[in-house]
Amino acid sequence: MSADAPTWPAEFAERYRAAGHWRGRTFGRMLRERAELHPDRIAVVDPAGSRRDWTYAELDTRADRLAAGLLDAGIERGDRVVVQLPNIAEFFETVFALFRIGALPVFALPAHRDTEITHFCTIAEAVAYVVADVHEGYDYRALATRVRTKCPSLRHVFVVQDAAHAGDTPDAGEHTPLADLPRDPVPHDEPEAGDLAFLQLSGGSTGVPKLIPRTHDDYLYSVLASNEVCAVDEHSVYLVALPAAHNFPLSSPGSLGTLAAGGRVVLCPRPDPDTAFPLIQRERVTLTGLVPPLALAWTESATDTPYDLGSLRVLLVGGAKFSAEAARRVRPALGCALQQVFGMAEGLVNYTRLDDDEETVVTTQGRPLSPDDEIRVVDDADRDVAPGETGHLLTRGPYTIRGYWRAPEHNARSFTEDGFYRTGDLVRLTDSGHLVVEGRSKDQINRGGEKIAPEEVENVILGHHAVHDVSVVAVPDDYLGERSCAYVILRPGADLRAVALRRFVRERGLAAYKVPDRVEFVDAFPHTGVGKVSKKDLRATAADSAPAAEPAPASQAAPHD
Ligand code: AMP
Ligand code: DBH
Repeated sequence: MSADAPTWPAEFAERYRAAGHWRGRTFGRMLRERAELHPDRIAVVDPAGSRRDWTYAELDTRADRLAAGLLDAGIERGDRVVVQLPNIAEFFETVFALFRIGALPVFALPAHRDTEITHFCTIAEAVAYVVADVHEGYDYRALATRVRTKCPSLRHVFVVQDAAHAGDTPDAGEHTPLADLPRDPVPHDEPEAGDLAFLQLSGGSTGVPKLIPRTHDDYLYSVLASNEVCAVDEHSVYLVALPAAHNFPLSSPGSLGTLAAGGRVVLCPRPDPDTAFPLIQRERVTLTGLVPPLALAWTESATDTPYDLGSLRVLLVGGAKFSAEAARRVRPALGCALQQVFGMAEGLVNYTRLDDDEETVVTTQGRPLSPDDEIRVVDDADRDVAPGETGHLLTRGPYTIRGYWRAPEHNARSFTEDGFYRTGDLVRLTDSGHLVVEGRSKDQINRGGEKIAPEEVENVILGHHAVHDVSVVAVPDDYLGERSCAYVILRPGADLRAVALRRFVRERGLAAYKVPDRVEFVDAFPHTGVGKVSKKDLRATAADSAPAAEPAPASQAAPHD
């Protein structure tokens, strides 16, 4: 690996190889081996428009041919290419073509706009940017034109052109339709398993995304180990409901896990039940992954759906804390097992296991994927807390990065000297070795010195029968520093006043200072690119609309109705 990305010290690399975690295989080889083993089996189903089923042989050949075209256009091994595609088959063609060349996809999400894309292109010094033409009413070609003027490194914009927009090329000459690249084979070197495979994005819910350098060896290990934990095999049919490029649906065990096992990947254009349920019935989907707000929507819709969801074996829920209340509803509503997954694009992934008891599955966020994942739970001074106490989660292991891409100052803060990644999550370890996420250090509300974990208040509010979902955030306050604001989505037809909700929280026995200072009823939450509730945006909204602060001493500051 280059100086751009800190890597594992030699003794760790040796240990991970000796343990059989790093197997010296690239993603390009993995696909080739699968295509040789069962060329005619379906790899990818893209149901949008005129349905396309690609076999393993077809995906393999397409990746090779596109690799030739990209090489011809001057894309070289080690070059960064920002890929911003919706859930369409070309996502896999493009990504595997780049893997074959050894060029590094930078995985942007369809929801990203000028600021994020310009940021990724600039810090990655990307030479190319791959977009769809128009998707969900948004013209990515126009976005690409604007980004190009700001990023001198960007030599190419490649467009996956839909037949519907073939005649309409507002930026013809500036953008190259992906399909127009020549497809004659060009001899080239393949990357090595220790090389970087791509740059994944971090954050989004609490800060500016940073680039995460992942190698073939480390990522393929996390994918194959996830397959074991989620029982993914050649009979598995995985529905990509979340944005395909996000780390969760890509690797936990996700589309790459499914392809590595010889299963079938079905692309879902949108994650809502109306789109997903008919696809589950038709394609006999066996597993999928969702963020908590979607899992809530699915469990509610499943109770009276006309679609047969009987093929579904496992629903993975992660990305943000899934409340025990909501988790309990999954099996009865969807008739499938729940696996909670607490992961991060930086590496560490925790799963509840399929043979964990029901209480563990609904009340914990799982335990580490690998026996070589090292976990520490520490206080503010990096001292281990007593067993079972809540603290900051630090981790190190065979698929957790040792540093972000080109970010030395940030790395000094985000990693300990001995290479542990500071996840920023507040967790506690149960006796069984499972982790319970208690919040995020940055989410914590400090109300005049009294600390509030929003999750705790959210769980109480979720217990109210009129509440569909809730998100509690900090609002800046001249006097206390911060106050709390609860954004609440009510169930359809429900009626609830702020006064009654506050009373409910108080009556549940929560400390008065934890009773939300403000309650706002909303129809929806702002979301990050992958569909998590964006606390960052909620905090900004709350701050903008904050009523003038009324001074009150911390001990008496709880609202009295
Ligand atoms: P990202 O930085 O976008 O990769 O998001 C990773 C972060 O999402 C983690 O560090 C956690 O804060 C949060 N996260 C992921 N899964 C869960 C989960 N199951 N429960 C609580 N938080 C989660
Ligand atoms: O939130 C995440 O980043 C995440 C969640 C579940 C993740 O990266 C993963 C599983 O791999």
